[in-house]
Amino acid sequence: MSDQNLLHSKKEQVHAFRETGFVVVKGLVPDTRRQAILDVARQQLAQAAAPLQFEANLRYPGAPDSKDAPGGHTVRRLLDAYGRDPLFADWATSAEIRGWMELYFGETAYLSRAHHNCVMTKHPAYGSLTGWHRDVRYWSFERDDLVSVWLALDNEAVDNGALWFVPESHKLAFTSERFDEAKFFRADTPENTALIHQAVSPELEPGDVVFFHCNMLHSAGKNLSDQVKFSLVTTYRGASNAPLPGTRSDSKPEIALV
Ligand SMILES: O=C(O)CCC(=O)C(=O)O
Repeated sequence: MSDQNLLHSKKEQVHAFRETGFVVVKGLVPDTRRQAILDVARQQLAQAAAPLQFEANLRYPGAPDSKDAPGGHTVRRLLDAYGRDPLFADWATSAEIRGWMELYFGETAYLSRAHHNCVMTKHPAYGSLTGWHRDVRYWSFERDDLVSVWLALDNEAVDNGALWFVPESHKLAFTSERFDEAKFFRADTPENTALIHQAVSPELEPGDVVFFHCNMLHSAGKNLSDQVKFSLVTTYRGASNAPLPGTRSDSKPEIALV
């Protein structure tokens, strides 16, 4: 593919992203790179290499009640992907990602180390489902305009807990009562369920990447397969959209993509 074609297709991707709130880029990561990242992730999961987040920490539906309960040490996230291994950091700051983010933000992009920045590990047993939410619910920046990048290291489909998105929901304004006390989008009111019924779950092959907006309504099911599912997830903001001082979003040094 020539550079001109690459740019053209990135432009189309960014256009689709602006309209829909997410875009899937098929086969963005070549198999050798994807396999190397997956091998490190598997190894670090087997070693329970810190820092980790456990299902029992979050207690979403399907998760163990405590670290002492059966399955209590089921890992949900290998945290701080950027600091874990150069393979993760290289992908997170790669030319592909930098070019995409510059096109979208129109300025230098920064990788947040406070949000996502992890390998999600969804286990068949004790892996929980994630209710409808917007990622930005607990994030604090000058504007709600960040992009997350979800790299599928395996196949992702409905039966192993793939993501669901409500197309164009990033453009909608919601009043606070449409969310519960934990800021999940309630699934028990007619107006919310009408929206949820519009959701789609794009099937991902290894090496596919989903770019999705921080205001996108999304959820994910349980993993009903017999294999752990691995995905590498990172989040970016534009230079002019700084984290608010003193918040969690501002708690870790960010990485400029230059
Ligand atoms: O894999 C999942 O359960 C969904 C994760 C997710 O939506 C999130 O961490 O924001």
